[in-house]
Amino acid sequence: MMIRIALQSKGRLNEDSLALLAEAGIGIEPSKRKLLSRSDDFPIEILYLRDDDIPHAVERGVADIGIVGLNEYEERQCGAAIVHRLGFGKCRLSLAIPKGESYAGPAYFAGKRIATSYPVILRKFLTEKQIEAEIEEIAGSVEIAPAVGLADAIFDIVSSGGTLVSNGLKEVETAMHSEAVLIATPGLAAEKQALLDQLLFRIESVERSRG
Ligand code: PRT
Ligand code: ZN
Repeated sequence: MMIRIALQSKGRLNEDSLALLAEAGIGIEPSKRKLLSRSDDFPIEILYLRDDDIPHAVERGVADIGIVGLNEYEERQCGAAIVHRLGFGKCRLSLAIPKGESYAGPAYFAGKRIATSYPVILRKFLTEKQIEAEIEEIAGSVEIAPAVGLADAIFDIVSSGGTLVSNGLKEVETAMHSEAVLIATPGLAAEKQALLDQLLFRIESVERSRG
């Protein structure tokens, strides 16, 4: 019996995810070209995927568990269960507008075009605020959308805020805070649940030792 975990194959969560497993005593050979690899230290198999694909893979049981940003989990309306917040990959999803604009509150966005890769989360935020705006879904380079006339504002991931500043934008509303989360297929078989419990126990001791 083995448990399969989906990790981001490259990108911002890859290194911290592997470092967490390593500190939990689960070493994995660094050959990332392999899509699937095994650990000699624990009955676990690592499936490397794009972060976008992780929520669905875990929901369907292609992987039993996975590590993904809460933002991706929410955007994909994922039916997997969140079993643990991991405390790395912290960021927020915010609305930003050209820095010269004056801003008095969310009503600013009424009738505006907002570019984002997170239409589901943005739609929910706008509905809660009772604002009607147009959502321009784009896959990348969201922060240049206002400068090139594709949108009036953006809704995107922010961590330091440096990217906004260098694109002449300012952050005006935060819709959600995100961090990496450990997710699991609902209704795991008992043996797999036992392995997940062991893994969680190890992760929690790593967290205690990190302080
Ligand atoms: O290839 P794949 O599809 O797997 O990766 P990806 O390119 O879609 O995602 P990736 O690796 O960029 O991010 C993975 C996850 O890391 C995100 O889903 C978030 O949960 C988390 N995360 C944490 C971030 C950031 N911090 C972050 N700063 N994701 C993206 N950014 C971007 C931000 O949008 C900005 O463009 O990094 C840039 C720098 O941000 P500032 O504010 O520090 O300038
Ligand atoms: Zn992605």
